[in-house]
Amino acid sequence: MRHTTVGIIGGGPSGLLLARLLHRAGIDSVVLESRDRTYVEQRQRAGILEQATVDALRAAGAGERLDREGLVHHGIELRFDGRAHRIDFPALTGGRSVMVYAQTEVVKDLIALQLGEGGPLLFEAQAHAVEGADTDRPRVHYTHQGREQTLTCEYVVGCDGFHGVAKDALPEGVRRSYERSYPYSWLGVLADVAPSYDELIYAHSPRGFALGSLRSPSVSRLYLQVPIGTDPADWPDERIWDELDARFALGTPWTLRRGPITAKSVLPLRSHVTEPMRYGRVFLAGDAAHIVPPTGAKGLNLAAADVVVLARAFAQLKDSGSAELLDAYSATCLRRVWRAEHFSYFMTSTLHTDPGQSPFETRLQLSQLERIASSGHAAAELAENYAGLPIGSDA
Ligand code: RFL
Ligand code: PHB
Repeated sequence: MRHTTVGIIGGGPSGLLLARLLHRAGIDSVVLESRDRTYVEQRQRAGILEQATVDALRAAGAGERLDREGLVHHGIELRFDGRAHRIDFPALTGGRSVMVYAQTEVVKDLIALQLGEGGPLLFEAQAHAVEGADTDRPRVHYTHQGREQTLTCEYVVGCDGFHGVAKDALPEGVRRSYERSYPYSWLGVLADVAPSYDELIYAHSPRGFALGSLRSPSVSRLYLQVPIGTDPADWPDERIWDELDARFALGTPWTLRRGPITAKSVLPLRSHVTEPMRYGRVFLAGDAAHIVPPTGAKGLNLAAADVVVLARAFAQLKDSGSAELLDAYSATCLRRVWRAEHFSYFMTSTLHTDPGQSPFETRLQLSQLERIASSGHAAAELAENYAGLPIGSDA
């Protein structure tokens, strides 16, 4: 039987960042990750980091490659009705911007640091259950290298994503779930071609939503709204490029550079919140507690914000014996979570075409986009939400 101060289930961005922040605060932890290292490092997901997330990664010691290779973006482009409108983040938010640096790279950097100088990070260690959440010795039962093991802890943090087991530690009478699914999915592709745009493009079109993003100056990341149940095999490369062309089209000539597509996948869009984010000595962080549709680029950033709040709370407990921040954890995080839930819902429902949508509803979407394009106040509301607030300022 192993013992640690903080048992962390899940070695995704939230679990790894938490382990790093705790290590820096002199608090020991063990991370249990069900997958192998290669799988975790290759999993294609988010790409946009808020300033607060960049700051947290630097504080965790993971800023070096990020500062060298990350691309600072000062805005995004909205396309609708054949027009393009730029949202200028620094001008609208008093100087804030975002960074393009892929989640795969964040995860690689954190894993290398943790294996180099941190506490144990066990791959292929699958947690089955958390026991004793309401005792002072919660336990995690897991399988590692074919053997059943138990980790006893002072505290357990579930960073085990949407399908994890940690949230089962919340008794039924305590746990509340809020959720919404959307009547469409995204087809995401990676292409070995330099992006044809300097900033991300979010496009509303009569054919559905499209997003132009990137992973580096030579790799494009693109998304198309597609029907639920879409098989990526039904989307040969030419069909994808033709559809992107049609959805990004402007009244003036514009060319989307094409290149070899190296990965294709379909992802569902969903909103979900589990409350509270703590029960006894078990805490939930990141996707284990909340999911947002990716349209607002908030998933990874919310996960980082949770663990920054939690690491500060554990440091306070260690340094002063006060559990004040720990006791406030769930309420502190949920304020930011619900703001991001609303923003992600707003971006999703304003930019996508619901299959059952009436022409009246389409006109409402276009009116809302027109409002953002013509009113500094409306644009600032979008920019503030997208660029994000410092962690703690919303507490
Ligand atoms: P993660 O990244 O899901 O990590 C959870 C980790 O826990 C492990 N795990 C377990 N380990 C041990 N025992 C168990 N029983 C376990 N059960 C699970 C898993 O293997 C995994 O390594 O959650 P975390 O750390 O909270 O990070 C959150 C972010 O990953 C997430 O919010 C974003 O990536 C969301 N997201 C996207 N966000 C964006 O902003 N833009 C995107 O383009 C974008 N694409 C995505 C996404 C999420 C996706 N998922 C979860 C379906 C694409 C996908 C496919
Ligand atoms: C991405 O680059 O994967 C990405 C960027 C912005 C989003 C969603 C995904 O809103």
